[in-house]
Amino acid sequence: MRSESHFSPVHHRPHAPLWLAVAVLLPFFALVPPAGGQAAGQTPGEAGPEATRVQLIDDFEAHTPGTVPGGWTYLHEKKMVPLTEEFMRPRERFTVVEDGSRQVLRAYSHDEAVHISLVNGEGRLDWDMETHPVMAWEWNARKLPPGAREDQDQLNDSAAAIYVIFSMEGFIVKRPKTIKYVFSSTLPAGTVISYGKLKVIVVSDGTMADAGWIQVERDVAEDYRMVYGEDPPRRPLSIRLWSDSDNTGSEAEVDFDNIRLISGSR
Ligand SMILES: [Ca+2]
Ligand SMILES: [Ca+2]
Repeated sequence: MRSESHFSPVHHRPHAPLWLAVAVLLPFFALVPPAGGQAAGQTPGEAGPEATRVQLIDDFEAHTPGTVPGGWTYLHEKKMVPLTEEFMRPRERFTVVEDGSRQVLRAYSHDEAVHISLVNGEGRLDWDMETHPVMAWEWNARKLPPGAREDQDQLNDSAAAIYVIFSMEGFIVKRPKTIKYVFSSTLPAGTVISYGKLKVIVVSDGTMADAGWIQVERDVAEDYRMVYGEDPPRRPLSIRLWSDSDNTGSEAEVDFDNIRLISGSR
């Protein structure tokens, strides 16, 4: 699928020129490259008394390697349908793979764009941002699309992204209010870009490409306040994992693991 339909059917390319906001150092949670590229297999707080503090979305351990992850969905002809192999192609796919002693989710695109989703309240995702404002995950860049940058239409590729879609807004044409967290090839971590209702936040960048597994924690509620200047809705609509390389006509490959929600201090 070409990423022209980024948010098909409701998202269109911005009419207004995008602006590159101040490259602020995002407050509170920043990305934390694990010491010595470690952190693999380590998922602090997922067991025992921490279980309610951490809500696991997916660690990909229960899926069969070589297949798509069960329980995820795919946006097909404007509808969310169960993700099956029929939606994946050799040049655009998500696959559960083994990585040493653990299983991870590999996103791969070659001159294409690919995505999978979870709808809040269905299956794996039950997200109340009031109790769990923080989303955390690990990702490992294997191939970043060379020269890609999220602030230029003709180079707008992200080896990997996680979208949080909060609400549909607008009178005639409804568009999703969305934060897109990206692993950027060239823009530095901390960069924030606005495409109208779509806000792009760079959380990992090409300088970290050799770091191996990177742990990311984002206070999504705080990010929402930063980019929209208001309080977030309590329950986001969905999340989406993404990879694209169609503008640069190159290849992108990033592994994901341990996607989870973490409670706030309250
Ligand atoms: Ca795993
Ligand atoms: Ca693209």
